[in-house]
Amino acid sequence: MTEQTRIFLADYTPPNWLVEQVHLTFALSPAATRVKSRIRFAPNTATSDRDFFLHGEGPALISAAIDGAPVTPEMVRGGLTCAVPDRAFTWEAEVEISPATNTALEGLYTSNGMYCTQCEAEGFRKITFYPDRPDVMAPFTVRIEGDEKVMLSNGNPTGAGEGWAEWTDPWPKPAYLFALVAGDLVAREDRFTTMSGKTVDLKLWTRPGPDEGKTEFGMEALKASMTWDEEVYKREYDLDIFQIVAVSDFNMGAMENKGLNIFNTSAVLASPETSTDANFERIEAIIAHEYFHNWTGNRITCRDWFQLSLKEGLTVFRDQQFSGDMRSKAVCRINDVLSLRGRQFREDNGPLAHPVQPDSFVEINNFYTATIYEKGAEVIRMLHTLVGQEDYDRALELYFDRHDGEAATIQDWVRVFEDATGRDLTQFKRWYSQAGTPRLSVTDEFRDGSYTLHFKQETPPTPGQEVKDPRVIPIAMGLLNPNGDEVLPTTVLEMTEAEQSFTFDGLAAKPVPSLLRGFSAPVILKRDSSASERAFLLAHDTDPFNKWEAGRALAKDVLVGMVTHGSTPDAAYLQALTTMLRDDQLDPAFRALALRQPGQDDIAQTLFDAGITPDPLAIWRASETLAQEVAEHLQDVAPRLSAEMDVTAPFAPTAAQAGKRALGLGLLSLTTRLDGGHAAQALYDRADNMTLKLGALGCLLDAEVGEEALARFHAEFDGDALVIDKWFAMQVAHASPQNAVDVAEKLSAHKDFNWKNPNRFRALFGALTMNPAGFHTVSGKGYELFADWLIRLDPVNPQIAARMTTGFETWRRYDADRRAMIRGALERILGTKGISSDTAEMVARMLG
Ligand code: B3K
Ligand code: ZN
Repeated sequence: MTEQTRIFLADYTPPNWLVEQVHLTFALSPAATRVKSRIRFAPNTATSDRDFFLHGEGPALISAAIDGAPVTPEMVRGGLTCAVPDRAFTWEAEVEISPATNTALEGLYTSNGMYCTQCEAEGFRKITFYPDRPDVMAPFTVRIEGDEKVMLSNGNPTGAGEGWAEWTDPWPKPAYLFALVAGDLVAREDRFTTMSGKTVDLKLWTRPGPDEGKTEFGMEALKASMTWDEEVYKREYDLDIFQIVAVSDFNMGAMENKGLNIFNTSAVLASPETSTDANFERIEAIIAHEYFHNWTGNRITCRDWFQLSLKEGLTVFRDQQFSGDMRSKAVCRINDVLSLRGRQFREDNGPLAHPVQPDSFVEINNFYTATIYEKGAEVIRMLHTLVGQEDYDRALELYFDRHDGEAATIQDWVRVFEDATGRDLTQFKRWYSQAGTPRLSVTDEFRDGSYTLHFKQETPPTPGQEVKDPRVIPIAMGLLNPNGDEVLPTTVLEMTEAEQSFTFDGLAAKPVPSLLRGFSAPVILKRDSSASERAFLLAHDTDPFNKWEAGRALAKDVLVGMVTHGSTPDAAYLQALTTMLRDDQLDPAFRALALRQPGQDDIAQTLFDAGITPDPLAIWRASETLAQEVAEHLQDVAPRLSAEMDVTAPFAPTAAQAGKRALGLGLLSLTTRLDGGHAAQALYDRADNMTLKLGALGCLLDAEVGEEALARFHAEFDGDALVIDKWFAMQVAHASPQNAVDVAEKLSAHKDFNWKNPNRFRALFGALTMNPAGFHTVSGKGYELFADWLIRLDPVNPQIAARMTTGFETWRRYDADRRAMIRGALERILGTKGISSDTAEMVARMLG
């Protein structure tokens, strides 16, 4: 294990030297790329310290000079130092790097023969020596020399000739936003006219071949994002050209490099034959997210990496708003909360819990988490709820005016809201500094026409934070009378104390409360409520989120009862579900979500919170039994309803069509339990789009009659990496608890298992860790297999290995035998000679 250096927020000091201008020249060669840098440094007048340090990890220094005179810098850990003059000067250096052997996919690397970069967070230091910190911002000019057909960098093209191309980015930026791409590429081209009438060239680059046919949707999503940001946030694009490049080997979804976004192929390429509705929706959101970063992240960047949520939380909030406007607000909100609970709550309630603004880290790449992104977005949503749309708009305008061109802090962000609205947000800031998910318990009483709600908030301790102070919790709520009419429309209560009550007068009868509408705060609401009250809200609530939530809570209670007492599914639930499904006033997408059972991981956490050790197999059995009961109960309704969900128009990835397909497939999975896969086979045979094809395949695998379809699927899509990823994932996701590990192991020996490709590795092992009954199989062989592969991946790609260790993050929930086995697996990883500091940090935090 490499020595761990912990970085603290409290230790921040401004840079000694600022950069006025950067010139880079790349002479490309797979194993020996030469990088020349010419950098104009000026003393930072905000400090008096003039020590000179440049980050650098990997580049071999060939020569260095200051103002033209050769110098010999001293190589130190993580970079170099050098004696420099006490005034502005020009630094020149030449280094050599080897993109072809860079398997970590950070810095400059090759993927399928093309050059590309990933610099966030600290990858630029793998390219050359530089002050690789986000508060050093500079304009870049980049010359690329090579025999590649296409050679791109940030900004506008400012020259090209035989064997070279030059790009100039006039906007000062931190090095993490640097990008370079070169290779045999082709573009889909388009144009966009901005609100002030400027024309912007748009190019979406792929490798020549089948990928070329998958760029239309991405381009449309880009234009929609540009329009939306102008209309909603008044933000205009600021260069002559905006480019996106699709790359097969990429550690994450995409990267917002200035003017030159780099995307994982999975996050940009789409076609009806190869992509599901969910893929289309995700692509639209990621394109928007990266585009929106141009203002929230690039024009205004982060002072240091402790401020990461400043750009990520805000940009996620913006992409969520965008998706809600493009599609169905209610359905998008439910999906966002499902993801928040599935990923962020899981993190916040385990050993990896950390605040939205962490106060220390070892490896910043380990902090691109659901907490920074999704909880960060929830915090901004709460601000929005508290101040209202108008004040939010005023605050954002002030934010852009005040901080454009700066590297800002979360403190600056909150101050903008204070200044724009006159509110004191001191207490609100606890959402940034305190980790953990608050539990919000509520009881009520009704007397003489007065209805009182008593709330109590409590946050369990998280690593390093024993005691929590009360937070500001916006509780959006409404009241319904016993007939189901709304007697109090949505009102926001502002809770600030540990315990607080709110009274509503003048009511004729005891109302039914609808609390935390739209999921107005990222908390766990605890309220003893009867099945009939939940069924009542499922039927009558005017807030679509809470309507869904009522159904989900009902299903959760049923499942928990089945696991703990072996009870049979409650008739009230089955009845309420049937009524809801039949209600054709309801969006099919909403009905599809309401039909979906709470996830097995969610049930495990709920049991654990209630002091019960979850047994993954028992949870799986209960889920199966419930699904079987639902299937039988709905057998008369399902065929007619399925027929209504048929889409006769040609495939379009719209919310309306996608909703119908989702409900149709939800029903098909029930039917499969009764007909052994007959209907699924028929659908598989006639499906002309990936959504239906993959849905049908999942049903066939569930019914254990999918062998033939699987073989056909592979033959049909052989060579299409993104579809073959699905082929891997489906088999593991749909394997029975007894078989999942064996299936995964067998697949890991398949000729197509290119484990160095992050998408492929995640497809297989992500699916395994998300099949809880399979992964946690009592023999422990799931843990062994997974640990073996993490150990194998770590030296090749530490970022992905570290990230994937989160498959183990819930380990403390389980019984002593499973805990001992997982601890053993984690200790084995940590004890591996040469384990990366990325993975070591994650495992050490999990072991606690
Ligand atoms: N900012 C990048 C993520 C970089 C991750 C570095 N390990 C993508 C995004 O959030 O838009
Ligand atoms: Zn982002």
